[in-house]
Amino acid sequence: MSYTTDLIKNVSIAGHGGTGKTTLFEHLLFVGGVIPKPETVESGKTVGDSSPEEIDRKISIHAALAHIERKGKKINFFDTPGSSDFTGDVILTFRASEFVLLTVDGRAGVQIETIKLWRNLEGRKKPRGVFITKMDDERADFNKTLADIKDKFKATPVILTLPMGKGASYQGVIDVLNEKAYWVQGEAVEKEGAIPPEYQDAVAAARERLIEAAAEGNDALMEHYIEQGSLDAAELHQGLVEALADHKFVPAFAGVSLKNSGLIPLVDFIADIGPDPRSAKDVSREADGTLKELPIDPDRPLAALVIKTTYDQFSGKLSWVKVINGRLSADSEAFNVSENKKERIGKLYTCQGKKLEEIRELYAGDVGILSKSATLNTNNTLTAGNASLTFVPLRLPEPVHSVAVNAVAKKDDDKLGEFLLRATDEDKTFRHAFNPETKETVIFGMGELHVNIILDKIKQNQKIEVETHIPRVPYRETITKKASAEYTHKKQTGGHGQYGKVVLEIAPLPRGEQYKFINAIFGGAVSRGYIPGVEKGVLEGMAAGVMAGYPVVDVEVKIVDGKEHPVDSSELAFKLAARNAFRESMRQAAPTLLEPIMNITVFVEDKYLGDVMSDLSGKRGKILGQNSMGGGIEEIRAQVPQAELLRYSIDLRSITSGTGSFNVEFDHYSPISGKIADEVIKAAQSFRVQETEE
Ligand SMILES: Nc1nc2c(ncn2[C@@H]2O[C@H](COP(=O)(O)OP(=O)(O)OP(=O)(O)O)[C@@H](O)[C@H]2O)c(=O)[nH]1
Ligand SMILES: [Mg+2]
Repeated sequence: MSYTTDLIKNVSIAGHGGTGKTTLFEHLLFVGGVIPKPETVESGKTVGDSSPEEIDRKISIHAALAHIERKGKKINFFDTPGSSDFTGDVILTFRASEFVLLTVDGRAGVQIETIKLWRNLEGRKKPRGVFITKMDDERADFNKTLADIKDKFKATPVILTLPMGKGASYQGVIDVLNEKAYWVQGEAVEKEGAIPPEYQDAVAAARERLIEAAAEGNDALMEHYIEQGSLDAAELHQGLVEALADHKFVPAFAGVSLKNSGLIPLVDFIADIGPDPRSAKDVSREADGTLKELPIDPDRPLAALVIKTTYDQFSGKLSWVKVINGRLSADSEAFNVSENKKERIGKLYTCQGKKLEEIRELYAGDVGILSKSATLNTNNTLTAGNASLTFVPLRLPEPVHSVAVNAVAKKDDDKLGEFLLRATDEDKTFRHAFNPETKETVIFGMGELHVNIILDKIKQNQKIEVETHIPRVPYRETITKKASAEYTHKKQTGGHGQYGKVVLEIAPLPRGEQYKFINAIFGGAVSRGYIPGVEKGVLEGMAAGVMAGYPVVDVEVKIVDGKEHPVDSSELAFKLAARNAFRESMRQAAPTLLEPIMNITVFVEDKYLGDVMSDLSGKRGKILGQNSMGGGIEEIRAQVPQAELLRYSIDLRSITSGTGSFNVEFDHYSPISGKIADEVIKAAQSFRVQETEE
């Protein structure tokens, strides 16, 4: 069934790993009548964690989508992964949702991934709430968790549901807005009842806060509130809608998903107060290149965005689309602006996890799935054909963990290549690249777990046997002083001979200037026609330096003299002479190795600050600065050699118990000497020996 824009709500459930997102999602689907019985994450049968890799590891890895109907509204829920290795899928659901519900473990308080997600949501000005989970645990503490939220988010949570008891004596929640209690009913759906007298004061106080929050909705309401000291039901409703859409307060819920508790007041709130897609905008780039905010509007011509691509064993390629403008209809024709191609829309679906349900139409604001699309890729824009806008691609964090991989059998090379291509379409935080210099295929993921999951798929699903190793560092060589050398290439025994003499002068260039070639021949000792041959020879010499065979950079090469033979000289002879002259001069020019230095930014909880800093120093790193990000998170900026960072995601994980994260990018090349250089030279010799053996 299709829902019109005013009847749609999109909610992303996100938060630190293990806080109970998938369990909440599962029980919401149960309470919403979508599934007959909720399953546990441990059983491997939940709607949210349905892929083999999720069932195997008992954690979420991919975003899942399902919906319930409540009060005539279609509520799309996204279950998202908690591990920072899979943030890409969380962020794409943020874009597709008008409301984000952050789960906070009632025992542990706000954890680091949730703080990072909060910061991302701040940037998007996205309305958000919190759901405090696991209130049935003795260690859970509602008030302490609220205080932690206040402290770490610098925002005031407004209580929408108040838990009745905790641990073994947990009984249910009170819906502060609608003034009802909801009692746990064993495995059944919670039951509505009167508020017990002992909670009445607490509810009255919470309700007062709620009315204050509603009064912030607009100026007229605030005036009214100041005059009358209260708001009526309609004003309260309107005020909450407006204040939430503007992210003026953070609704706080509590519950026990496993007991279906706290869920009805939650979905009622979303249905009644949750942001309407029409209050949200997406960002598009117009034909003239300007960026524009495009409101979600069913009355404009079709514009939709592909937010995700998955490949299903039975249904093949599935493109997840969020309709921003107009309607998307099954069996119609649209235009893929990003690829500049017509796209035939065949079947259209909504989904309940992996289960697809065919529909005729998706209205603006809704999220659905297109199957077997011929042209659509993630981030593509689909329009009615005459609109020339494209949506701005989602900004995702850069992958930081890399592994070199190659198929053991040559015949699997193509299959591996195809798989990697598809994997990058499914997952925009995964990359792969062939490095012609080191002759390796390197895959990049957000962390070791992310990369290992891809490797498992290669081995188990694709049945490709692969070898992996730490990627080689792209070292460079350069010179540190001027030198000159001459070389004569001469073969004049019998037949057509070869002759060319080249005298070169070389000098260091500033870092980053790469290469400069100067023809400084006076008096025609070498004819002009041979100079291109000389330059080719120099470039060949520079392609593999004399120290360890790495490319040579930042050198000025001048040909100052030479000699030619009227019959035996040729371009080839000059090329060979120049290559050897270059190598000879480089040996005289105090050559040195250069290593890539990376800029790294690390985010850690303050208790790990010292350990992380001393680890970076131990990695030959230079700390550039440090500052506090709030919420107990510290940012450290440093420069560290790439060679020391190849396994940094693993090291950081172990130092910070999995809570730290980092970004890294290339900055510059810097000379190395002594023992470190000796080791690079030795390693280069050994891999060159291997290469010749192959
Ligand atoms: N006691 C109790 N345990 C819960 C509750 N909700 C979830 N859990 C348990 O917490 C564990 C983690 O739950 P998940 O639903 O997988 O958490 P998640 O946030 O989806 O985890 P990731 O997807 O890995 O980030 C499971 O063992 C759940 O059974 C709750 O309300 N009470
Ligand atoms: Mg999960």
